[in-house]
Amino acid sequence: LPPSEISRSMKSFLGSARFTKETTVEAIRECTSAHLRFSLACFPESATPRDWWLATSLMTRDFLTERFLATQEAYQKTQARRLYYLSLEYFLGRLLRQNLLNLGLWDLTAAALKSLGTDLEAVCEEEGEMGLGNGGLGRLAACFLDSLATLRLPAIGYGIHYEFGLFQQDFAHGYQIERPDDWHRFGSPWEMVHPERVQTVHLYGTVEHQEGGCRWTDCRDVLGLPFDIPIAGFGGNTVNLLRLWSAKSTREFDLDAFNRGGYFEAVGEKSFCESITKILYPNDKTEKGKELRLVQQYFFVSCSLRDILRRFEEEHQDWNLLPEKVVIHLNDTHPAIAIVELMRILIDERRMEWERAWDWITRIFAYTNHTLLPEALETWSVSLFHRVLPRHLEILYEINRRLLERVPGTGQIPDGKRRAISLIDENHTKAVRMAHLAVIGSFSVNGVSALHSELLQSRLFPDFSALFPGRFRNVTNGITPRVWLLGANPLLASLLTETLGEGWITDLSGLQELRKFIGDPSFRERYAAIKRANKVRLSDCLREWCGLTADPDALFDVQIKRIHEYKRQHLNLLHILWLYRRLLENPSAEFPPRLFLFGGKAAPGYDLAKCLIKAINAVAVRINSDSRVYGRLQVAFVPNYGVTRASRIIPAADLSEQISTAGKEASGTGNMKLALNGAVTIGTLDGANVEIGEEVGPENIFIFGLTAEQVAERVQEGYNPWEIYESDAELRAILDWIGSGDLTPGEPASVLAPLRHSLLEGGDPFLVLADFAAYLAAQREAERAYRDRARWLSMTMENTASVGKFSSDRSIREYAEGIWRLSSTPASD
Ligand code: B1H
Repeated sequence: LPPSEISRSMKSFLGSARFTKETTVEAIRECTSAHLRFSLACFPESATPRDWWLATSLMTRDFLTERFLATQEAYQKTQARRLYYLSLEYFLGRLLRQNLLNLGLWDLTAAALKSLGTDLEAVCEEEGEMGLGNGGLGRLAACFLDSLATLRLPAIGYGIHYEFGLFQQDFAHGYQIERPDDWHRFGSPWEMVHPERVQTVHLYGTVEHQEGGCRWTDCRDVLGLPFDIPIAGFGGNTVNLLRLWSAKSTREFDLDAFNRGGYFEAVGEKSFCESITKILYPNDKTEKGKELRLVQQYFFVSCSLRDILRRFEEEHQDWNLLPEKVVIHLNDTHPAIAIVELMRILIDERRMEWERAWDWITRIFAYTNHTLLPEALETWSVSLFHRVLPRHLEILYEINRRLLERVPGTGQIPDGKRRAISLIDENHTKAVRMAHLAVIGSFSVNGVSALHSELLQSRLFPDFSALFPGRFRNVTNGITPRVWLLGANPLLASLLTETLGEGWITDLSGLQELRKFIGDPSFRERYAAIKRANKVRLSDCLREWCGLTADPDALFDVQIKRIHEYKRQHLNLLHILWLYRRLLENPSAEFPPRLFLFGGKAAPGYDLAKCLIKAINAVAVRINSDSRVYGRLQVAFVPNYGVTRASRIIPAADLSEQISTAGKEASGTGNMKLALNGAVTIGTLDGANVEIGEEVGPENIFIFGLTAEQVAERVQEGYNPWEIYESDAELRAILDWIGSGDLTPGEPASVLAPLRHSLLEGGDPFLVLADFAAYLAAQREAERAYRDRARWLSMTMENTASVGKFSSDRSIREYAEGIWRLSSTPASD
């Protein structure tokens, strides 16, 4: 280009990134082209699809940045009370599509790219996903960020900038293989690094008590470098901040050590520091005693608290306003060390009196519990805690002393009660109970579904619930309709908008209006055609993902979630084998053709979960290649299930498997996504299934199995799976088949034996066999309903129309009004 052209281009580059209602295709094209040229040094003719993705993302980021600045200005001007959401996980997925949809720039950008000879859909496919989460908990945090921004609430998310996110899953001979998720190798267009906001974190060391207080010395120091990700609300008014910390060494290179001849020592400190944020722990529920995990938690909490206090002091003159202006939410116990860290800052650094400091703490923190599973309740051995955070252990002991003193009638109350309440578990090796810390340090404790919140009080925290009766509450989880309907199911989204207007996007309860159309033949036809089109689209994906040629007319039966015994993928598998045997025995049996779809990762160290994956894959190979059931039965395990693949699968699902042992799944959120997209649930009375059932009505859901209470009773009575094995010949044959080696030809006969073993000798801890008969009956019910095409279509439409309650906007409103006391603070246009 001649210089005059370059300067013209540059000018429009800088001038076009104004986000207004009048933003034009022209402006978007200019801005994208300018990024291609000036940010990527690339000619349009030779640009790769990835270049286009980057240029389009950078263009989008310019618009986000402008709204971001306007938003932050509004928060500062109004000195808004702010929410700080602390979470070790944010499972964001891909961002380009979602950002364009939320900014309202999707159509303009599609047109702009088209005029540049490029297809926006294809460009979006270039993006890798931000998999900084394991499953439901991390995805919930991502949905909450979307709703916070959409509701224009002053909030900042804090977390860790993991260099490696959740591992990539492959299958080799049906076994799960994990590959590192090197998502950040070439950087990300969504983030901005802010070296001027770096924080220093202290670890290890010793504590010295002196006259004027105490000193924590001889620490190892680590730097926290923030990476900022803009989070756009729907409509584009508000763009909030997600700040993720990356650990860096305070000294890049130890020159002394190097001069002494020690190259490895010279870089040793650097590699220790950088290991802190190297990788997301892939365990989803269990992570016991890993020093690096405690260091991760403390590192991000410490950086975040310093950042929170800095921002507060920049905005407010009066330190006493802190508990008025700051509310900190703990996403499970993972960041609960924040309670002790803030206490330490207040008493050691700010020299506040203990009582006053603790009063502030219990006005600032709120805590969400996400699980009752005992193996997921975090504890830290006292010796490890002492080594990593010596001063924090002292403070914790003092908090505990005062807690136990506070217990009414201390002295007379039985020792057992004190032991039950204590922050220190003395039953085995002494350990710090993070959940107890979170409960006593917070003004609000909530569970994530009605059932879970009730069990939280009755089973997990009965003593605390008696001690602090007003503290406990429920906030049922939700999902953002912007991602799980507008983004994932564009066909259904358009039909809804055409029928009801755009209101549903920010008020999902408006979907109730759909009921009027359930009897309307032309609406029914269009709804049915959309489901069918989504099934065709998924079938194309399945060819690419697992080489399967799926029949779009089959019943798509999906179970997509982390692999876990309590989620009972094996119950599903037992039913598949039952069905297979039936079809072989009686080829004329009347079953609708079915495709069973699985997706989900197993924690790398969870052997039984990995065995389950192998078993499902082995059964898939057997069934899919058996010509006797061709056209009637198919099984597929989608590898590398995550947010991206979920958004292809969910709109195409017919039946949603939500079959956890009652009392074990805190809420579930996949259940909500599937119901919203018109899948009918087959499920237990567990987590949010209970509330989904209430919303859609018993005639539009297939509920089966033991209730949470009955499960507890059966276990209490001494549940014995062998009795079921002995009395049910069909089930016995299936279990023996799994154990026989027949399903894994060419491999040792014992490959799947652990599965059978866990269900029998292992005592069947999740009562799979106890629920088997009821599950079969519910499956036959579902088939009957599916064969009546008109009835089924009504059921799926009823599901879409009825689940508006499960919008994360509703959840966030409940948090904002009932817990955080936040008010909507729009930015000026
Ligand atoms: C949930 C977790 C979890 N509950 C520990 N707990 C982790 C625990 O890495 N870790 O150590 C990671 C995750 N995740 C899920 O939260 C529940 O099982 C779901 O039922 C619930 O829907 C979801 C969101 O509330």
